[in-house]
Amino acid sequence: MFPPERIEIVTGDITRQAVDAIVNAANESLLGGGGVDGAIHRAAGPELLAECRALNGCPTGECKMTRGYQLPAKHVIHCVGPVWHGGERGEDELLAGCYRAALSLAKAHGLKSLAFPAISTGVYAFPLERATRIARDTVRAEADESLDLVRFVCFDESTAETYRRVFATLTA
Ligand code: AR6
Repeated sequence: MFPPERIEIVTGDITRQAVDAIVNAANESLLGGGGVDGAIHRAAGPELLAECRALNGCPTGECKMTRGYQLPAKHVIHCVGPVWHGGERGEDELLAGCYRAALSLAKAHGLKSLAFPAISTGVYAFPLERATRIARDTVRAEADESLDLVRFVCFDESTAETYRRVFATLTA
């Protein structure tokens, strides 16, 4: 299991995180959008969109990596989370797949520090507590010990409170 002391929960803006890679909550086009995706593209500058255009999109539950350009982060891992349709359309497994794929890319590229937003919990309407348990369980089970830091960046304090509560116990 990934050591809990290497997991951080902070309130803030993911575009300000100086880590090896920040994770984006993108859509299948990988061509930008609102929310955290829009913020990342604005902060990284137009070269990010140019690199994304060459990726030809990404299926839901998977991810692709680019450089970070004007961001303090070296790379961006663009994950495509599921749209919430009530929970009977494989949403849990697709969301877990995003975290698993991002962790696997990080390991493959020798990255030491990663920052995740609360994927799918904004416009895509995935229930926050359920999504947080999936983030917790996938990172604890699958983050490689070569990673020094997994930071969860919550955009507001109430999201951070949910994260702290869910991460406080293994099985809750
Ligand atoms: N830093 C950290 N978290 C943020 C930031 C930020 N700068 N901005 C927003 N959040 P969302 P989704 C939080 O809607 O649900 C886009 O249009 C936000 O408060 O960004 O996966 C894409 O192009 C929420 O907790 O992503 C897709 O079309 C979380 O990030 C679609 O939205 C995710 O909210 C993806 O929807």
